Amino acid sequence: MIELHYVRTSNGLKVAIMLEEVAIEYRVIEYDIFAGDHLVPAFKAINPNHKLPAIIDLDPDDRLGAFRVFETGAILVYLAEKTARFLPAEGRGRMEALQWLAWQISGLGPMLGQGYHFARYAPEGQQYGIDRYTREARRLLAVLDHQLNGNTFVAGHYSIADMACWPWVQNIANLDIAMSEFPAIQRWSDTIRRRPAVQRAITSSATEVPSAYLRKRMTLTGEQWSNLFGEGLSNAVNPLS
Ligand SMILES: N[C@@H](CCC(=O)N[C@@H](CS)C(=O)NCC(=O)O)C(=O)O
Repeated sequence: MIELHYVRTSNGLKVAIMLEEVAIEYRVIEYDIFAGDHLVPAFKAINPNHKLPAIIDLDPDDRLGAFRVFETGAILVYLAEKTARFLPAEGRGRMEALQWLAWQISGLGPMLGQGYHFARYAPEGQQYGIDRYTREARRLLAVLDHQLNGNTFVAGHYSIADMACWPWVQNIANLDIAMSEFPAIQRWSDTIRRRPAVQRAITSSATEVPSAYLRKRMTLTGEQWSNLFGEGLSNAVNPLS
């Protein structure tokens, strides 16, 4: 049994898709990050970085007791190795998937994430941030489109690299980027969307990301802003004495 500490975002969805793909038993524990559910001291033991998602494997293969894993890249590798699915055990196929996974968690995710921050949360009128991250998003999407031109999946075979990239690519309209600008991404995205496991993850009442969560412009209360971007978040890591 896997405990999935979850938030309804692209990062959360990566792991929900993997859990559905490998058909492992899991239980969702949902967090409201606007309310600061992830900032409580108890969550530090699950993720010292106070971010979601994270998992706890209640039946780890080493039988040494419950084991927590944070960071989506590490979670996807952990689940792939636990189940021997969606990541070749060795060789070039493994490195192909790991390279694209690293590319997603260090590039595609953070750049799109910063773009969404400027487009949705920052005070209006900060066009520099929107332009900077939209330009980088377009560059990264062109890299992905090039890779998918001639490859059915990101690393050749369907893998955790696809599961990492796919949820992030679904929200690019927030940066006024149309998926139709990238034909190979569009074809790949449609192929993945049709997978039964992906359908289960995106429609399950426990894990679906409601479209309201993807609204282009968000207005936060002072407390919500603090929990996501301000003192609430930093105080969770360094509590004031
Ligand atoms: N690099 C991390 C990113 C995790 C992350 O940023 N999660 C967001 C939700 S998508 C979060 O927890 N935000 C709450 C906050 O920053 O306070 C991963 O891949 O797991």
